Parts: sequence; C-alpha cells; structure tokens
Amino acid sequence: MSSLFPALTGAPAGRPALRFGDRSLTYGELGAVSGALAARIGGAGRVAVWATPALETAVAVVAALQAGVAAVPLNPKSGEKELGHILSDSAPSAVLAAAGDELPAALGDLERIDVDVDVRAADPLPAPLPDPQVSDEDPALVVYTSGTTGPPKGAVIPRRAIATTLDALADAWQWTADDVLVHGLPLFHVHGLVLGILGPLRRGGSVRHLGRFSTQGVARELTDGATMLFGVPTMYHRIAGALAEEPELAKALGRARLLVSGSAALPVHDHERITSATGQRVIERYGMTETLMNTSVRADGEARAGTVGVPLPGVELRLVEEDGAPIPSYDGETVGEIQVRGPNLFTEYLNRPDATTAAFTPDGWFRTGDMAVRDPDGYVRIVGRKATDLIKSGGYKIGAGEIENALLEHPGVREAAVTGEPDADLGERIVAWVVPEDPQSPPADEELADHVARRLAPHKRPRVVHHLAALPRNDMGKIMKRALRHD
Ligand code: MCA
Ligand code: AMP
Repeated sequence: MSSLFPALTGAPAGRPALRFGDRSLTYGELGAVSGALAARIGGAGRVAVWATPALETAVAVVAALQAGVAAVPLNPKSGEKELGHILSDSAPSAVLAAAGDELPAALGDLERIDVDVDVRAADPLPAPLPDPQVSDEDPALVVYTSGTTGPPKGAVIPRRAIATTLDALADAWQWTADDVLVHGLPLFHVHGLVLGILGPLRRGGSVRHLGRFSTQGVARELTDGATMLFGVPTMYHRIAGALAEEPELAKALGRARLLVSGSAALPVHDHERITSATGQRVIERYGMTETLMNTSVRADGEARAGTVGVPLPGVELRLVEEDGAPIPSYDGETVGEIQVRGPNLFTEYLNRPDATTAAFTPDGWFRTGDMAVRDPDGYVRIVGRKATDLIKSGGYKIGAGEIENALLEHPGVREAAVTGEPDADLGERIVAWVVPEDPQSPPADEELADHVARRLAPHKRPRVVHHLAALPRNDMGKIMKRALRHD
C-alpha cells in the first residue's frame, strides 16, 4: 500500500508537523527520527506504545506504521489488572517509551525501546524510509475498548481503515495541509491518536497538543494560528462554562475555522452557550473504536445542534428494527439501531472470534449498539444506546461489568452493581451500589474509588458509592438495575 503519510517525503522539510509544549518536530525532523526508530523495530510483530501525551508517543506510532508493525497504545494510567490483561492478550514484543518514563512492574520483562526525538543525533537528516511491504488489510493499531462485561477487547484496526476514515474527514471538513489542529485528548484512543495526531500528519498539516486540556491552552493556540479544535463534550462543557470569565477564549474560538466535538453527545445547551458567545457552531461527528468515523456534520453543510450529521463518503449506514429488519423511513421519529458497513471498519477483536462474529450481521454490517433516528435530509440523531451497561463518562466508554468485577475483588465488598447517571460535566458519572461484607464498617467511598483506579484506570473509578443491605434481584436472581435509584 502507499504510505499513510505522504507528507513525510512530500512536504517541505521545514514545515511544522508536531508540537507538544515547547518541543516540536518539522516534517523533515519527524521523518528522520521516526525513520530511525522504524528501522530498529521492523519485523517486531507487534509493539506496545507507552502513550503519554508527549512527542515520543506520536513518533513511536508513526514509526510503527512506517515499519508495518502494529502498535498497541497503552494508557499510562492503566492499573495493574487492566495492563496485565492488555499485555497478555496482545503479546507485544517490546514497549516503546520516552527515555526517562518510569514503567510499572506489570510490564514485566518486556523489552523496552527508548524513543529518541533528538534530531541533532540524526544530523544530516537521513533519507526517508521506503514504504513498507505491507497490505492495506494489515493491522495498524490494536486499540482496547470496553464492553458491557469482561475485560476490554482489542479492536484490530487495519491500515486501510485509517487511510479511508482520515480522507473521508478531509472531504467532510475541507481539512488541508494549511490546518493547524489543537487538542488535549489522550493518545491511547482513536479520537486523540487517529484523528488528533495521524489526521494532521496525513494531510501534511500540523498539530499542537496541550499535554493536558485547559481552556487557557485552547485560547492561546487558537489565538496563535491554530485553525481547528477537537474535543470531547466535557471539554466543550468546560469551555462553555469559562467563556464568561475568559474573554480571550471567546475571541479565540471565534477565529477558529472548525470546532469539532465527538466521543459522546454534546448537549444542546452547551452548543447554544458557545454559539451565543463566539458566533461559532460546534460540529459533531460520530464514531467508534471499531468503525473509526461514520458520520459528521460537514463544514459545507448546515450545523445543527443535536445531530451527528450525514454518513461520511464510503460509509453505508442503516437503521434496523429489533429483529434486524432495515427501517426505510427518514421521518425524524422512527428509532432503530445504527449499523454500518465500509472500508472504515476494524477487522476483528484480537483473540475473540466469538465477539467478532457477534458484532457483525451475516452480510457484514457492524452492529453499533447506538440507537438513532434519521431526519428527512439524512441527518442522523443519536437518541440512546442499546446496552444500559455501557457508560460514557468524559468521553470514555466504560463497561459496568468490568467495574463490578473490580469492586468484588475488594475484601470489604460482598455484592456490587454499577450504573451510570447523568452528570453535567462528564455526561454520565459512574455510580457503585455496594453491599458491604460488614455493614457495621463498610469500606470508605474513597477507598473503593482508589481500588478501582489502581486496578483498572482512574477514569473508571466510581464517583458516587451507595451502600445497600441487598441488591434488588428478580426471581432468576438477576440484578434489577432499573430498581437502583437513589431517592
Ligand atoms: C482523581 N484522580 C485519581 C483519583 N481521583 N487518580 C487516581 N485515583 C483516584 N482515586 C486523578 C485523575 O487521574 C486525574 O489526574 C485527576 O485526578 C482528575 O481526574 P478526573 O476528574 O477524572 O479527570 P478530568 O481531568 O476531569 O478529565 C476530564 C477529561 C477526560 C479531560 C475530559 O475525561 C478526558 O481526557 N476525556 C477524553 C476521553 C477520550 O479521549 N475518549 C475517546 C474515546 P490527571 O489530571 O493527572 O490526569 S472514544 C473514541 O475514540 C471514539 C472513536 C470517538 O468517537 O471519539
Ligand atoms: P468508543 O467505543 O469509546 O470508541 O465510543 C464509541 C461510542 O461513543 C459510540 O458507540 C457512541 O455511543 C459514542 N459517540 C461517539 N461520538 C458520538 C457523538 N458525536 N454523539 C453521541 N455519541 C457518540
């Protein structure tokens, strides 16, 4: 296949590519350091990437793709249980990390390869690597994503999915080499990594990563030449809340070419607050780890709050009834599950043929689990999701079952159930319903939150804990989550 990043050889060597704080690389420099790393890891099979929000992560992933080696981004805040699962499931041959990053014991004796972004070491710049001898179907990334039960599954994302989704977004957003993207998203998920890092590099444009999200950082970069902002709704909610006190922020957003939100629904109230203070409309796009991007409001289309726009070029999208029958109507009312088909889809869940088979219809449509209606002009509105056991908090997808299992491993917990409830900042917050082993001395809420954060990841920790004498169960012994309400 042709290169995923033609600009590594085609763009002027001095053009800015990546900037993280005060460290940056031009295309010439990126080609040199990623080429050197690619030469080291060629033939490695699969490599893990310690995905801190840093220059080294971007270089490591680009190098892996140049070498034709699949990369498994690791959340550096993953706890021991989550990390242990991902490593044993994906079996990488090495981990790529920034020199000086401390790696946890859970990585065991996995070979460590330091990512060197010091271009002086490569002066004069070496010639860029030839395109790897790989096919479009070869895996590019394995991204771990939560399901309703059990540990996260590794979605195997082929090179062709990355190329086609990024090119479809370029069409929808008129995204070019002149764009400068700013964001503060984590780099171990599709949003921050594929759209937020690989996207600008495929276009030959540049990205400035904030290290961590802040409204001040967004204002600074949009004032200093950035043209696009990507964020999850929690970030836009915080922006909307800061506009009154930060006049520079409103001005900066007003200058942007495109403000894009995704990973969860952006409430209409936040859309309206941003539009009234800045004159800008945030556009939403809808995607999934398994499908990359499916729909978007187009830059040349009508930005309508509460919708995720129209199917992207190359993506087939249908709504189906409970029994799988396609819904022909575009009436803005009939709700069905979204199914998608197209070159943007993943190939499989790693080591999980059962889950892969269950995810697709026999004729190759991917069952998203998202419920939607379609307006007469084709705009898709997401109205909910099939599984109540999936929680979207801060834009992260979190499976209730995974947290329940972690809570049950705490000695003070006899029974546990986890639900999501509405939260103005996070979209949903994680709520744990716990029957303590000893009702006289139940574990403290903080202790349970720390326990989950240490085993899984901080964003999976319960924000609220309720103690109960027993969980409500039906005649079959199944927990009735609908009865779990705090009055
Ligand atoms: C607090 N902290 C703790 C604990 N309590 N750490 C350990 N144990 C505890 N008990 C720490 C946290 O680690 C964090 O540290 C800090 O306290 C604040 O935590 P929190 O309030 O949870 O986080 P936040 O800073 O408020 O995060 C909001 C956020 C974040 C920045 C919006 O949720 C986020 O980055 N979301 C993006 C999710 C995303 O990219 N999703 C894409 C997947 P520290 O501050 O040091 O970190 S979806 C996708 O890819 C599809 C394809 C799509 O459509 O996009
Ligand atoms: P993940 O599995 O973490 O990649 O998250 C994918 C899920 O995020 C989708 O199945 C949707 O439920 C949700 N999602 C992504 N973008 C949007 C959006 N713009 N509006 C509503 N939900 C979204």
